[in-house]
Formats: sequence, structure tokens, C-alpha cells
Amino acid sequence: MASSLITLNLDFIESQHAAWKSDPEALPQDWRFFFEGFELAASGRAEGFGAANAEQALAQARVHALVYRFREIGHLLACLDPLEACPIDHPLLSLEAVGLSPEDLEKPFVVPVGPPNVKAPLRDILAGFRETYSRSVGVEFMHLQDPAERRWLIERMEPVRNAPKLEAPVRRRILEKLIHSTVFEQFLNTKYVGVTRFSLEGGDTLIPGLDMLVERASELGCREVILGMAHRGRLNVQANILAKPFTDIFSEFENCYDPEELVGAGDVKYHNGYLNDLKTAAGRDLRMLLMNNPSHLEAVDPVVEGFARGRQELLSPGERKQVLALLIHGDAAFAGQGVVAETLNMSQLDGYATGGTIHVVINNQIGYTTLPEHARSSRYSTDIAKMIMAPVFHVHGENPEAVAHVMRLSADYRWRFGKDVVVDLVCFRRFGHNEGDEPYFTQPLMYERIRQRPSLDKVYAEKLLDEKLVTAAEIEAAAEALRGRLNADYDAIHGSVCVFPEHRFYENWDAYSGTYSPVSLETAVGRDRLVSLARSLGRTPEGFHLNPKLEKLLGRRLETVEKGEGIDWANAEALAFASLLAEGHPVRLSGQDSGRGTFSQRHSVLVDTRTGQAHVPLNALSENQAAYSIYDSPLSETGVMGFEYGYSLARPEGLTLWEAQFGDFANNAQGIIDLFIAGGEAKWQRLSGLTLLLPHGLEGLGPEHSSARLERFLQLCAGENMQVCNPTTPAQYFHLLRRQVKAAFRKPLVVMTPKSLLRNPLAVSRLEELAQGSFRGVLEDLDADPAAPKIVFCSGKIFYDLQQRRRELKRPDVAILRMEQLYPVPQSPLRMALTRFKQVQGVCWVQEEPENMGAWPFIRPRLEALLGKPLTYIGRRESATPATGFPHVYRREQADIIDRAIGPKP
Ligand SMILES: Cc1ncc(C[n+]2csc(CCOP(=O)(O)OP(=O)(O)O)c2C)c(N)n1
Repeated sequence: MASSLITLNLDFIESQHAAWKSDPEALPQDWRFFFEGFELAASGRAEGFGAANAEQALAQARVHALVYRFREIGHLLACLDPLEACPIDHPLLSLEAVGLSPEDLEKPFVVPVGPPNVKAPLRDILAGFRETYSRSVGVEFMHLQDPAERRWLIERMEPVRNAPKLEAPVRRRILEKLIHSTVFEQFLNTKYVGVTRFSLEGGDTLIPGLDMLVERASELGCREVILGMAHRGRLNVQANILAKPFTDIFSEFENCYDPEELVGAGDVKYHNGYLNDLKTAAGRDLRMLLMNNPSHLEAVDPVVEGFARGRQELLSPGERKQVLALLIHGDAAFAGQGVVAETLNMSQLDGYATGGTIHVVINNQIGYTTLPEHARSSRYSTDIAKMIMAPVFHVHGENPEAVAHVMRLSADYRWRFGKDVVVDLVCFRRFGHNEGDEPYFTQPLMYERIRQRPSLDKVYAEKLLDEKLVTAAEIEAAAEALRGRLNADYDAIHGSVCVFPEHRFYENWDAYSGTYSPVSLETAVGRDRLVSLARSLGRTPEGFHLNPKLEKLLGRRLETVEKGEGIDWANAEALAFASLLAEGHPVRLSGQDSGRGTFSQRHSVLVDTRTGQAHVPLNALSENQAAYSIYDSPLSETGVMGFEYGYSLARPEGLTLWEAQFGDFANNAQGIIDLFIAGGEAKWQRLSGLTLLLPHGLEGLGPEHSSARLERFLQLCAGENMQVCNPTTPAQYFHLLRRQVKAAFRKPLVVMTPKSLLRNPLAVSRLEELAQGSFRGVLEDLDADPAAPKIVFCSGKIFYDLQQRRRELKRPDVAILRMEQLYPVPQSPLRMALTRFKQVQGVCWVQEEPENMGAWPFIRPRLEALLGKPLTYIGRRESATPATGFPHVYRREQADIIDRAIGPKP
């Protein structure tokens, strides 16, 4: 470790040296001193300089080297851990490490900061740098490659030695917040003994720290904070930062709700979100949302980012300053969960940036019972953040003034540079993981040290008492006032039936409901309008050099619309998007390679063959159209899907889509699907209209390019929580996309989308089908004989294989019914489709997926209940993987299914 640091140092110094040689003025003042001294020493022969001068210059260069080290690795000597004695020295930061000796301490050297050519004894210079970088704040910032950012930070840290004098009212407020934090936890501990609340105690400075942070953020122009955090201290943050009424918090402990009043399945108290409109201490308005959170640590991170992005677009289009994404992490989770890296990786991307997230790690140096040495390979739990060159402030968690300073500095940095920044609050966990946990089993020594730590509010109160900034009576009055409020609110709730608090949310949701009612929805678009939209989509700007193949493709698209037939999937999708945009509904689509489309089908973004300039026809429809946002996403599923889910929560008026490259890859985001998409409404009454596009279908490709795991989605369906559809025609897809926006309800929509059907000449629609009607949950069979004795139910692309065989065999006595929507099960369309056939003897379900997969396990009991008779299964036998990797086996299996369902080839 040490040697690699030194190598890095030398490489860096060499590059700086080269820069200095070509233009000394280009480097900051301290570097200039350094190299001047260095050259002087190296040239010892220089005319006019004696050996003594050269020696002195060399010593000065060494001083600079040491200063540089303090900036770079001073944090190794910082005093950060409340459970350990402060380190006294570090070999890499010693005088000897740079060739100086204790005799040099009293010698004068040029001070590397402040006005030029001021000299001071080395002892004093060192003391300043030690204080700045190796006391209560340890900073990692020299990995930032932009010298302007480093300089900006240096200028804010070195002159005040990372310990600015805080004004008396600020210090009193810190004390008040510490008292509130402590009294709140102690109150819960006496009233609800042993009940899980994930006490913040040991990390109490979070509360005054956050208070300082939001105060500064609002000073800098922030109007809204979107906060994501896990279990630890969540109730405390709700009470003391978001001003959630104590009565609401207590009623969650009391379980006093009338079961009749309860909405949805609910969630545990330390997962619920909260929205409040606050007044800051300075009297400014600040809206704060604590995002609902599942147990799955860090899963909420991308959701917060997506939501913040959506709010930024609504509140302050074109800039990201006014809405702040704030994420609070645990140390074990921050280092361990991959979604953290995915979220950080999105932070500066055009499609996902939120102007810099402030991350605060409650680093209590333990994760449940696991110590850092077993939890990460990195030195700090925050090291992952350095990949995006975020500055990291490690801060002693028992120094509330240092915490206040770094919180403010982080806000300043975020507002200045629009980038992520991390505060690592080094603290401890006073009790076990939760209130029923015994930490002495596993960490007896650590907990013995913790037991000896006095409560921080007391320690800080002593300090302010000593300085006569407060009186004992004021301190007692502050605690008493809070206890009084807590007691009164407790008495109001305890033992009574309480009302389930209304889940207030953003006003732009007022027009939408969670009641699924898809009937009589107008999704058709007039012929003329469609033709006119198609013409716009086919146009490129004057002088645009379009790839000749694309020119042909776009020409064909327009031709089919003008002719009124042969409209394919991508064309119908573009028309659905265009019509929505023209009606004022924004559309946002992101996924891997979604701009072009994985199957080279979409071509939403056209690239000039000579200039490389992009043109997006869907954004060139008209002046007053809504925005079409199309992004090729980073290669992440959890992060990006979580982001789009969060975005959909902010923008109910638009269509938000996430697309999988192949449907399989969505299972990398299974957590987002389970926790938010499927369960969000039931747990938190939070609606989302997110649409997932999942390429699905067996086509002879391997096990991971065949299935979107339809069965997984269906297994999650209950209580009309989401829609799962498998449309087989472009027109159906068109209406389905439009329904998702035009409906007054908002439910996630999972669409199995095609691959081979994209180019199947049979899978095309007539313009008339877009200009009339709406999405149909079941496609009837008008070709079949009403006296057909056999009904074949299917869903998805296998329909075309079945239909073709039926044509070949001329067998109208087999009716083929397509289930285009699998959930909510379209009961009345199913009944309607069946009434045509009066002499049915046998009904079978045909699918290409293995028997333990696809729609079969889900649909069987439901269809059988509706039909009143058993269904026969025709499909692949059960399998551990969705598809064989051998194309010839695939073909044989597929042929066998069609043979059995309709009859062998003639
Ligand atoms: C994805 C996930 N895995 C495992 C858990 C179980 N779990 C809950 S808290 C916890 C420890 C978290 O440690 P840390 O992130 O340091 O936060 P702390 O509880 O110490 O505040 C674990 C393993 C979880 N909630 N989520």
C-alpha cells in the first residue's frame, strides 16, 4: 500500500514537473515554489548560489513535498474514530519520509499557503497542515483530476484549517439538535422497550449535520431535497429533520389503526416515506421528501436519483441546482452493494445526471455483527466513490462542529461543481443492530469501549457551558420542552384507535388513481393525423446526410402508413410516441442501445454520416410538442430500472419506459421489480406508470436470450398491482402504449416485446387498426368455424406458427385465441371470445416456454375456473433453463408443439 502510494506520488510529481517546465505560471503557487527549489537544489552548480543556498532550497522543496503529502494522505493520520485514541504519527507523513529532520523544525521556511514569501518555522507550518488534514477531518481530494476543483477545496480548507469558527447561534442550534436527537431516542426507548426502531444513538451528529446541510443547501437556492436512507436513524430523521408529527410516528408503534381504515398491505415503520413543506431556520421554504424504502439496502439509491431528475425537469427545466438528491448510507452497505457503484456511474451521464448527489455515510464501523475487516477490501467504506472523482470528507462523529463544517462544504462543492460528494461520518452504534440485539456476543471489547462513551449532547453541552454560550437552565429547558411535546403526543395516541395518516404526495398526482379501469379508453388516432406524424418522422433537416439503408427504411415506414397497410412494430411504436408527444405527454425511454434498438429496429436517433451529428425525428414534430428523451443507458439493469421507476414517480403525465436488451437481463434488476414495481402500491400507496419493454420469445437462441421470465412477473401479480401484456400486433402495441398514458389510472406495465416478429411480414397492422379501436386483452378468432370443437389458447409469437399451420392444414375447426393481456386477467373479453364457439369439446393451452415457465402455471387455474373444465397443456416439458442452446433441438421441439396443437404438416 505504502509503496504504491509513493509510486503514484512520483508519477504525479513528474507530470507536474514537466508542466512546470513548459509553463511555470500554469501551476499553482505551491508547486511553483516546489520546483523552483527543486531545480535550484539539483543544479547546485548554479552561478551565484553557494552550497548553503542550494541546501536551503532543497529543504524548502522537501517542505513542499511534505505539505503535498498532507493534502494527499493526511487523512491517514486524522483523528476520526471515537473508539480509538488519536494516531500520533504516520511513517509516510514524518519529517524523515521526505528527508527532513527534527532540527529543521525551528528553521524558517516559506509558507506554502497564503501571501507569497511569508516565512515561518517549519513546526508552525506543519502544525497548520496537521490541523487541516489530520485532525477531526480527513479529506480525500487529490484524486480529483481537475486542478481547479482541488484548488477550490484547498482555498476553503487550509485558511480555516478545516475548523472554521462557527457563530454562537449556530453552535447553540447544534446543541439543540443534539438534544432533540437524543431525547427522541430515549423517549422511544422508555415507551416502546425492545421495539425495533434502529436507534441512531452513537451517530447522533447526523441530526445537527443534516440540519446544517439543508440550511446551507437552501441558502444556495435549493427548493427541494429528495432524501433516500435506510433503517438506521430513519425515525429520528423523520421527526427532527422532516418534522413528521410525533403522533404519526407513535401510531406506527402502537398499531392502533382500525383495520377497516388501512389501505394496502402496509410496511414496517422504518420504511415509510414522508413529504413535508418546511421552513428553514432562515425562514426559507424547503420541500423535503423522504423516499419510501425497502429493506434491501441501497436499492432506493437509483430511485431517488430518478425522482430527483424528474422533479428537476418539472421545477427548474434546464438546470439541476434547485432539487438536491441526498443519500444516507450505512458503511457496510455502501461498500457491499453493487447498486451503489451503478448509481455513482450514472451520476454524470447526460440521461441520468442530477447535478451532484450528497452522500452521507453513517459509518458506525459495523454491519449487523460484521466488522469492516470482513466487509470490504478497501481502506474506507467510501472508496468506491473515488471512481467518479468525488471528494470524500471523513469526519469524527463526536465533533459536531467539524461535521457541520464538512456538511456545509459539501453543499458548497455540489453547488459549485454539480458533482457528487461524500461525507463519511465516523461514529459507532451505541446498542445492538436493533433493539433486541445483543452486541456483547460478538463484539465484547468494542462494546465495552462504547459503553464508556458519554452521551454526545452532554459532552457538547459541557463545552458550550464552559464557553458560557448557554446556561444549564437553557439546556434543561430545551430537553424538557421536547419531552413535554413527546409526552403530550404520546398520551393523545396511546391506548386509542388512531386514524391512518393520509399519505400526502405531490400535487401533480392528484388527477391519477390506482383503480384499474381500462374500459372505453380512447387510444385511436385519426388517419390524417397519423399520416402527418409519419411524414414528420420521415423528414431529416436540410443538408442532413442520412445513411442510405436508413433512408430506405424510413421511406418504407412512411410508405406503409400512406398506403395504410404493412405497418410494422417499430413504426407503430414511433407513431404511438409521436402521437403522445404531439398531445403534450413527454416520453422517456432508456435502456441498453435503445436509441437504435438492440435489433436495429427503432432508429430513434439518426446520425449524419458526414458530421456524426444526431437528429431525433421524434423531437422535431412541432414547436409545442412534449419532449422525447431517449437514452442509451449504461450497462446496468438495477441502477437504470430503479432510476426509471423513480422518474415515473415524478412524472405521471408522461410515458416512462425502461427497455431490456434481452428480457432475461431484467432479472438483474429483480430487486427493483419485487420491491418497487410490484409492491410499491400495496406497501406505500405509491403509484407508478413505468413501462418495461422486455424482448421475449424462443427463437433458437440460448437460455439467456430467449425468455423475459414471464412467469416471474405473473407470480408477482395480485390485487391489480400491475399489467402484464404480450401483444402480437403492432396495432395492439400502439394502443397499449397510448393506454398507459391516456388512462386515469397508473399501474406499472410489463410488455413482452418481440424479436423475430419485428421483421415477420405477418406481424404487421393496417393504418385502420391504429385509427380505430383500442387495446384488446384477448384477440378473438374470426377465421375459425363457430362450430369448432377445439380451442387453442396461446399468448405471444407462437400464435403465428399456429396460424400458419392451420392455414396449411386448412383447419378452421381449430379456434386460436390470443391472450394479449395476462394480468389483470381480461375476464369479460375472454368470455366474449368464447361465446362464439358453442360446441367446444377440448381446450388447450399452447406455449413455447417450458411447462414450469411462461404463462401456464399462472393462467391454468384462472382459465380453468372461467371455463369450468380442465385445460390440456401443449408445450415444452419442464426445464431448468428457459431454452436449449442447440438450434436443431429448438426446431424439433417447436415443430412438435405445433404438430400436437394443430396437426402434423401435410
Ligand atoms: C440487500 C440487503 N442485504 C442484507 C440485509 C440485512 N441487513 C440489514 S441491516 C444490515 C447491516 C447493515 O450495515 P450498515 O450498512 O453498516 O448499516 P447499519 O445497520 O450499521 O447502520 C444487514 C446485513 C438487507 N437489509 N439488505
